[in-house]
Amino acid sequence: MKKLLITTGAIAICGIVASGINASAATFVASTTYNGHTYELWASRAILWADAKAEAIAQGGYLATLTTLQETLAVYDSFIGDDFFTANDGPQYQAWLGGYTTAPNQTTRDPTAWAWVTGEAWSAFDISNFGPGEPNGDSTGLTINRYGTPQWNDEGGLVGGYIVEKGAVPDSGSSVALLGGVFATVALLRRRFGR
Ligand SMILES: [Ca+2]
Ligand SMILES: [Ca+2]
Repeated sequence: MKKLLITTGAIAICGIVASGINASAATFVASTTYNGHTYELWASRAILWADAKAEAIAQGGYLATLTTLQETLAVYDSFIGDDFFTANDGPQYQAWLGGYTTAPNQTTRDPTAWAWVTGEAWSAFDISNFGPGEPNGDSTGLTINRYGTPQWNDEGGLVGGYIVEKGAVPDSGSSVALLGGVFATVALLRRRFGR
């Protein structure tokens, strides 16, 4: 009896260790580029949004921020049809993006109550791109491919993968615009105060 208990315990410990290793292991699937940024699709047996966010940072990037229709389609169309990112309807085929809800209790049906991890604006396109009936309140983070489409889903549990984006934030176009605004302000102040 004692021997049986010890054996059972050893098997249980082995199982916990094995499942822990599998749960944290992500597999590189594919990469693509758009507008000077690189995007990588990683598959994971089951991963939470917060863990995917940390892994993206550890890989030298951030969970992807898809702020325009063009960027979204460039990334989605490139990944669709590979071994992981198939046009299936199911939570396991979703991939985490860098969107998260700003609602205090992390659950909302409001498509405007969202933000990107990089601080980029939650755009009018982003507001309009939720799938049918989404967000339905099972929030935490944003996914793509819940319905086998480029639309968003809010998700709170474990999903099968995530997309990492690598590139400067804000992008070059935004930097130029921001710098132009700073110069214009300085010029205005100089005129005003005669310096
Ligand atoms: Ca982006
Ligand atoms: Ca949802």
